[in-house]
Amino acid sequence: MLIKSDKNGFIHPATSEITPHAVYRDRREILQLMASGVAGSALALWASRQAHAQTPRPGKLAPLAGAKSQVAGATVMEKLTDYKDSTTYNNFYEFGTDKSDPAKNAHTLKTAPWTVEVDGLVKKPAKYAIEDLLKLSAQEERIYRLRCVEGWSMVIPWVGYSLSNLIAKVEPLGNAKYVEFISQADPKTMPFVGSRVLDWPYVEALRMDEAMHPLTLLCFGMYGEVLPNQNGAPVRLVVPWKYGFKSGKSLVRIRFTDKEPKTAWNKAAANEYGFYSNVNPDVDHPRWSQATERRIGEDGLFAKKRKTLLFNGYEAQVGQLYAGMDLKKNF
Ligand SMILES: Nc1nc2c(c(=O)[nH]1)N[C@H]1C(S)=C(S)[C@@H](COP(=O)(O)O)O[C@H]1N2
Ligand SMILES: [Mo]
Repeated sequence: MLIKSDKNGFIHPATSEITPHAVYRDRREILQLMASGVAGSALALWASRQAHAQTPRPGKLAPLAGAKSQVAGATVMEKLTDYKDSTTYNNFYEFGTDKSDPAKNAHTLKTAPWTVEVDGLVKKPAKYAIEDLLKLSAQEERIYRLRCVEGWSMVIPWVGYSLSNLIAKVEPLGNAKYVEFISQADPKTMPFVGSRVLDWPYVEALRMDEAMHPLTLLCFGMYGEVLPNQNGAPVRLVVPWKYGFKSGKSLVRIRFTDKEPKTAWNKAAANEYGFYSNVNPDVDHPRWSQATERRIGEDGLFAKKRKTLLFNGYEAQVGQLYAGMDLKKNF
């Protein structure tokens, strides 16, 4: 196997190792190249790569295309996590606490009709039907790492747009300092809502400047299709520089407040899950180290662990948000 690894230890597959999802990404690039009239040799390259594909791209859910994002840091040059892995190894406690539970149980989630209420300290509160929310801004594809606090990570091509587009529409008041993200909590369609692991609904929150940051994605799809239920359909957040639990799934309400909201995991164990939850190799979880991580799909006897990067590798983009803050205290 021919593998190149860069200075951060990230592995880049050789052409013969290109996965179906890389093929999928190439196809998007080809479409863009065709639009700009320079397809020829690239098309030949794409065809040769596709010949190596072992399995087809997902193709089971409705397509949701997005132009490649222009936001700095939104594309990571790493092998994408296989669709099969990122849709069967999930955290979505409303559907069970086992990684395999959401894929088995989330078919009961009813994603239509769906509305998202945006309220609190804003000039123009609104209730958005999911169809209108989807169309509020152009969809972009962004390849982000998702790093779970439990020590594993994935690389996923998300589709959505910067949350800042929605924030601009509702016009926050001057005293709005935080944004709270509230997930659906319907015991009829979510079998573990009511279990005592967490206080339902699942709530997460960001400081206003974090919510406004262009990397913060209001996400409707992945791998060019709408989100599978187990990944947070029909709309979730993806905050790539924070541990995965900050990225609430199946959102029904977004609320602007003047006080730091009480978040679900912080309420469950404040000493383990701080409000900021920035990915930080130097701040361990009280029960385990955060210095390294396991990339899903690279398991096995010889899979080496990867070094965890400060802010999950997005330091250049988001480091300034925390200038002067003690990140060991504000973990
Ligand atoms: N509503 C809700 N959102 C949630 C969770 C959850 O249990 N409920 N789990 C979080 C955690 S811990 C992680 S790591 C990510 C996992 O996202 P993924 O399954 O799409 O990889 O979702 C986050 N969002
Ligand atoms: Mo997580």
